[in-house]
Amino acid sequence: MKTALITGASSGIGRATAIALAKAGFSLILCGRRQERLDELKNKLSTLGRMHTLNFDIRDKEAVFKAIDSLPSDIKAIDVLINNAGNAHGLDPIEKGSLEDWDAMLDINVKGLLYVSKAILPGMLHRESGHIINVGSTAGKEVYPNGNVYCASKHAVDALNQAMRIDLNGKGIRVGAINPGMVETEFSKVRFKDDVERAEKVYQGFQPLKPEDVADIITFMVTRPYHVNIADLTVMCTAQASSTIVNKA
Ligand code: 8X3
Repeated sequence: MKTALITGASSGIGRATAIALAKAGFSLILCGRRQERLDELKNKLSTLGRMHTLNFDIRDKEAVFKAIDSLPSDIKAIDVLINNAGNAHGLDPIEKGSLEDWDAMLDINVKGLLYVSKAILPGMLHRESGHIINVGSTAGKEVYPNGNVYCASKHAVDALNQAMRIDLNGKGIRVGAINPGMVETEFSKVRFKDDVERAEKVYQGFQPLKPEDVADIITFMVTRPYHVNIADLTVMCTAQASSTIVNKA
């Protein structure tokens, strides 16, 4: 039975991926900051296999290494890492952006992904086996008005996905990215700081992706035979053509 570690597992794409991978027979390490949500998910999935939760803030490098170090021996060997944790904070022109928002996006989306990867790579390298899925975004492929720092953080994920694949080539570790477009999750609620009305408007008038749609594709990516590596995949809902072109009713 394979073990997958998922960051940001308490909601959205991370949670849906946990459910999909549990159904596909994976043991799971569910990581996040909201322990009650992780517990609820662990309980929901525990009949399907071994579930373990790790509660840490991905921005805190010591906490990241300590948490991964604390894994019990039966699930210490991580086969699949889903670098999913990430969010947008604010949607403002560059001159108006908040420093806290910028720090949060770069610390979580970029540095957090690096810390978790660094903590998990030694085991994968030792076993010469592993699979890393980086959850990027269409915002890592193009830049849109007021997306500035969020887009920069996701462009960094795109660069790191390529960099990891190059540096880990020949070492038994597959690296690939999925870059979703508009997915209806808590994403916009977080971006707009709980302005629910503004968040809901983002997904009105068309059918956005569901977290389950993305989870389904991630499950496909990590269940290919070893010689197949889906290196870079972009997925949008049918109504979306680019970050700024969405066919709304
Ligand atoms: C989410 C894509 O376009 O809503 O990463 O910023 S977008």
